[in-house]
Amino acid sequence: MRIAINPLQINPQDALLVIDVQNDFCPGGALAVAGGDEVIPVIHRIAPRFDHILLTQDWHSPHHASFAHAHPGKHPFEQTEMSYGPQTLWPDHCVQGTPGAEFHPALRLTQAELILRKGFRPQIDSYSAFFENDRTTSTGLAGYLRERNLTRVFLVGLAYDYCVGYSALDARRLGFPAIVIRDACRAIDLNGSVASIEAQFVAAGVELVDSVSLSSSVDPNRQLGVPLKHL
Ligand code: VGL
Ligand code: ZN
Repeated sequence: MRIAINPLQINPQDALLVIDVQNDFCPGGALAVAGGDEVIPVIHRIAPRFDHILLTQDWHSPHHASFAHAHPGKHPFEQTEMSYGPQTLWPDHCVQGTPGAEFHPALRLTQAELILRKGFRPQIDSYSAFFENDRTTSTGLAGYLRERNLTRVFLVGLAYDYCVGYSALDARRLGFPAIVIRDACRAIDLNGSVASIEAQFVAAGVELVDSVSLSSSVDPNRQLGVPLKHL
């Protein structure tokens, strides 16, 4: 899929959605995404352009139904059938209150206005920041964006082919323009998941851009915050 590099104007009604930049998705974590921590400097470079930054946090109950161990005989990365359809099974990750569920300590986005937790219902996984994997249970994010008159979303974080991708597709489904900043994401890449999500991006009108499109006119006076874990 083509990644646009032409300059893109950010406006005050845009929101930067930072998806799941948590220890378990970074090297050394329980569901490490290759190069997951490399998204952080890219996010820091573009964050000052945005008036509104929202974070998501994958936040699972201890024996969550998306964990392979909750399905006897099943192994991580295998598929199973849930009441709502096929579901990939994962190693235990981002368990509520554990170090793996914390934001990566290098992530400095104290200006973030919302931390949205998802995946906390024991029986339903939630890749998307908007809907859980049954595609109908809402997280409330669409209402939040609408009430705050945030009309367009830019997406960064982990993982490109799961939580970032599903969030972008749902944003389109709800009528929000959605732009994924490709070099500020890293993918899991399981069984063709990158090709699959990109085919869906094309069909849904999700745009892919490189961060150079956004980084031209950063206000040098905007400072980075302190690590989120010190809040
Ligand atoms: C994610 C798999 C399971 C993600 C979360 O953040 O992309 N992937 N849970
Ligand atoms: Zn998860």
